[in-house]
Amino acid sequence: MFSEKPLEQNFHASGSLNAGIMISKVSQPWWKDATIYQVYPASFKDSNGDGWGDIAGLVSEIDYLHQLGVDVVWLSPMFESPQADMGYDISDYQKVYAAYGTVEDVDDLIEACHSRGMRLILDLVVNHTSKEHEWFRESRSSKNNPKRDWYIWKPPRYDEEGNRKPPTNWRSYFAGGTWTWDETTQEYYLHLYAPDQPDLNWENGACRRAIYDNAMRFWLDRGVDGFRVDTVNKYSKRTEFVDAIVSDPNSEWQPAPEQWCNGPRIHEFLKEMNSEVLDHYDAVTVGELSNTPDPKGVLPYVSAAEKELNMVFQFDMIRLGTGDGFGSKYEFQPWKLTQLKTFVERWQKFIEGTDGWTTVFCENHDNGRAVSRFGNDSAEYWETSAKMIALWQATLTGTLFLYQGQEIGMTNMPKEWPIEEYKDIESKNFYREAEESRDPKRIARIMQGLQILARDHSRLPFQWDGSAHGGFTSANVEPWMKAHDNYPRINVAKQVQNPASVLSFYRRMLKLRKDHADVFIHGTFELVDAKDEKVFSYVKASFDGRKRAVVILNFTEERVALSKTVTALTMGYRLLVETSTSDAREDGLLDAYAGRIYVDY
Ligand code: TEU
Repeated sequence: MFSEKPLEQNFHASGSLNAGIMISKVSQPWWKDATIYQVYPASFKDSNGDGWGDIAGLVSEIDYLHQLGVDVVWLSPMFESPQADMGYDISDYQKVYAAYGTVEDVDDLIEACHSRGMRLILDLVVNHTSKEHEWFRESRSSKNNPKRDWYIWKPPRYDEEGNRKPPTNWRSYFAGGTWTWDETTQEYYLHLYAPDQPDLNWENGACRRAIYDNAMRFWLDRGVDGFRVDTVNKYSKRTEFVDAIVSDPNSEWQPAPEQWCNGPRIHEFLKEMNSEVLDHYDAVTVGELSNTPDPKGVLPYVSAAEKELNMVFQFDMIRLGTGDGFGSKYEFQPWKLTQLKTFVERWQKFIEGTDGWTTVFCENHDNGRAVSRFGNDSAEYWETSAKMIALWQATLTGTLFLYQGQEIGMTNMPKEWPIEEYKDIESKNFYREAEESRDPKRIARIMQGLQILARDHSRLPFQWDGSAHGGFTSANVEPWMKAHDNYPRINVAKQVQNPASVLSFYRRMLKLRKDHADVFIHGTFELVDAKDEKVFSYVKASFDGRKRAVVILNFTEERVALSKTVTALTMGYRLLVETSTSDAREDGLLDAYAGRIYVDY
């Protein structure tokens, strides 16, 4: 049962009341209040009719983002790359992949952002390079090459029959093992992702300095405002290189995050990255922090005093529905609203009373669409659930990240689309692994999982209008991924002038979030009705406790009655926003997938 007392006590006990007063007196760093919008360059806007999005296309739509209320554009990798993993395999940090444009186009993009008071951040992908990067070509050329030690090379093991075996039994992210044999030098190299993505050896100081110079200073000096830091907690590996415990007896390969995640020198490396590079610029960093479920493990990364990262993406919530472990990622597990609440609560509250900061997001290029996963993309509920998600995200504490298309309620790809429409290396490898098992049930399970969770869903072309390919590219061109069948119904042109559209609602919510920043962006979070499996309700309050908002979100297809707790809590409060226009409120009800905010001020 919710009461006001624990909330008040919590402020004092944690010391956050004082911290709150202090914080409100000193100026906040710009990135806390920022709304950051992720652009996936291949799929945003094609300006030259080659079926791939490009930087010039993004520049042409900067006003669209500006009018939406975006402060910062995060551009996913646009660097030179063989595209084994859509640019997360970089072969030259200082060149731009030709289909995306040139370094000068990035200069134009910086100018387009800065001239509107916006900022630009890039993806920093420095756990690994492409195997085509000059550093790796040199490293693999001979054991005596000066760059040999820039990657992680190990000799083979041999079993009793004398068969060659990799150094460990670790499973890689994209199925298969983490080691690939190199004929020339007769050793294995490590890759946590695809064999095309060899891991850099951060133990080597010259390698680290080359990363700082090549991948960071080069772009910061051109005016880039920071980085989304890819796979940030995997730079430091344990150096014993021992087998992982067998948790999947049916596989040769075992998950081993304890061997290569949050390793012994990770905090040292991040502090060095700050003192050598980031401290010299007004740059923001948001790190991608997987495999770290305990807030105690996350805090050191985001505590201001530690000078490591400004904030991180913690993945508990976005991983809802994925199978446990690595091999079963695409074995869909139905989840409960109470699990979602637990995750949201944990990652909202973990910074209270600390000098750390958090993020708010429910989509990115590695996951299915939020409206299809957390809402309902059927014709009946698509619009209301997309708005409910907007309301949810806009009222949470932390820096808010939106993914392209979220603001118009883009959905997962149609379930009928065959496996051939899935282009992602991870989808393809998991499907192939299932096929190799020759187990029809497993194949069906993986396909069903991909239909909900695949990274492909978010990579479909952006839906600008009702013309061919949703206006993403020229009519006579085949885009690199097929446009969704629903683009005539869901697109920007249809929504931009309509005040009742999902897009207009997002615009309104982003503004409202800033107008009530002390409550929504910086406030405390208190869960209400923790056990309720239908309605997600919470109280946001300003740090001084003077302003309170009650947010209620219906995550079901049913019209529900408000609980006694919520009814009591909102007594005398003013309705600030509601997604649904029916008369449900007068009867103490909340429509399917509807949301509301009440405030006491
Ligand atoms: O992802 C890192 C990562 O480990 C996961 O979060 C990712 O979602 C993947 O699906 C794991 O199963 C980052 C990028 O976001 C991703 O697109 C890249 O493929 C990956 O790094 C490798 O660079």
